[in-house]
Amino acid sequence: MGLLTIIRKNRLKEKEMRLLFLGLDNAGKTTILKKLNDEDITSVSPTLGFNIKTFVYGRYTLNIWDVGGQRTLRPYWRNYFEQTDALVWVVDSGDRLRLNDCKEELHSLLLEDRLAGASLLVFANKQDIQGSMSDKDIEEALGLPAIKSHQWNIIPCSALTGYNLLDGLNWVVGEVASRLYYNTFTKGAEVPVVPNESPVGS
Ligand SMILES: Nc1nc2c(ncn2[C@@H]2O[C@H](COP(=O)(O)OP(=O)(O)OP(=O)(O)O)[C@@H](O)[C@H]2O)c(=O)[nH]1
Ligand SMILES: [Mg+2]
Repeated sequence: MGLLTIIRKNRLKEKEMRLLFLGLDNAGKTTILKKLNDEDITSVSPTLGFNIKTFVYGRYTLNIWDVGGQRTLRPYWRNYFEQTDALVWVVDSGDRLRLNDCKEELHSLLLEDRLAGASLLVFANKQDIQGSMSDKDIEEALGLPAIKSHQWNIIPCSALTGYNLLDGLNWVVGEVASRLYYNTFTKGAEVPVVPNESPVGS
């Protein structure tokens, strides 16, 4: 049995997925994960390294990597690409000034070989802010319709209120499940999120 077969069999048994949360600093990556984990979101500070969270989501175990997005930290993003099943790109929908920066960073990630098979979810976060851009505006501004290399979706959400966070997770898990496990995942189903690990690393 070849090594790839063994790895694949192990993954099939464990039903694990690795999700990588990236985006510019202040986008709300850590807050989204804390909200999903039912943690206090009033005390979030910028991530200087990374956090890992493990969630049991339906029949799957999600290993989620949340990496700091400050400009000086972005060169380190490449250290986290290996074996990523889905990239979750988080956008601050109120941050019009940095949309171009946001687009360039995203598109350079999509050229990375090690992210070639990954599904892409864009979370248009901070929808609770008055005057924030809609998901349609962000879809256009980031040039998402031109992306042919990855399965993608954009979902408007708010880490503050929890709006659509589970919908986003549901889409991404469904995408990865159908690709990795040849399995359909009931979209919109009530699936409990059971956190079982604390953040580490920052
Ligand atoms: N109004 C509003 N504020 C939010 C929302 N999500 C996050 N924030 C705030 O945005 C700021 C940045 O949130 P973080 O979660 O630290 O952002 P991050 O993407 O992890 O940033 P880095 O770790 O620096 O990459 C914090 O003050 C959050 O309270 C949201 O949905 N709505
Ligand atoms: Mg953070």
